[in-house]
Amino acid sequence: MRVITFGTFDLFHIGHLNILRRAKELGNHLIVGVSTDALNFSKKSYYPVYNEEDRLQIVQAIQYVDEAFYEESLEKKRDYIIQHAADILVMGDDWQGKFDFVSDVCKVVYLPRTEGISTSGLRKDHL
Ligand code: C2G
Repeated sequence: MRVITFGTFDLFHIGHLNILRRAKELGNHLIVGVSTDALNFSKKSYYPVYNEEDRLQIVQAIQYVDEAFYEESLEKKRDYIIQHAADILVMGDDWQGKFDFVSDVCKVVYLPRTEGISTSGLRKDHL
């Protein structure tokens, strides 16, 4: 089974590692779409702390990850899923229901987030 997931993975932390491990456990090939700096800016009106090249390299180096690519638009999810022949889309449950519109091309699974840690919390702590 080919599993795909998406995220910014800024200030890479244990919540990110947990979701990648659990996503990989659902199949045998894990593909990760790493949101570009521009996509983040368009969603949140600020840039990630780590730039997209660094975030992509960090995600690629994780042992559970088989391939990683840049996610340039949230609306292209269906195209990315088809291009990568993914069987399962995994997202954290902060996105519960948001990607059900691709359930005609793959299975959609939302996993519970790791409690107590987030990139936005880390950003605030270090201001
Ligand atoms: N996550 C988690 N537990 C945390 C923090 C994050 O399980 N404590 C999960 C999120 O649910 C998400 C993944 O880790 O599935 C990446 O999180 P972010 O980098 O915050 O991703 P986000 O900015 O939500 O980007 O196309 C979707 C977007 O690219 C998702």
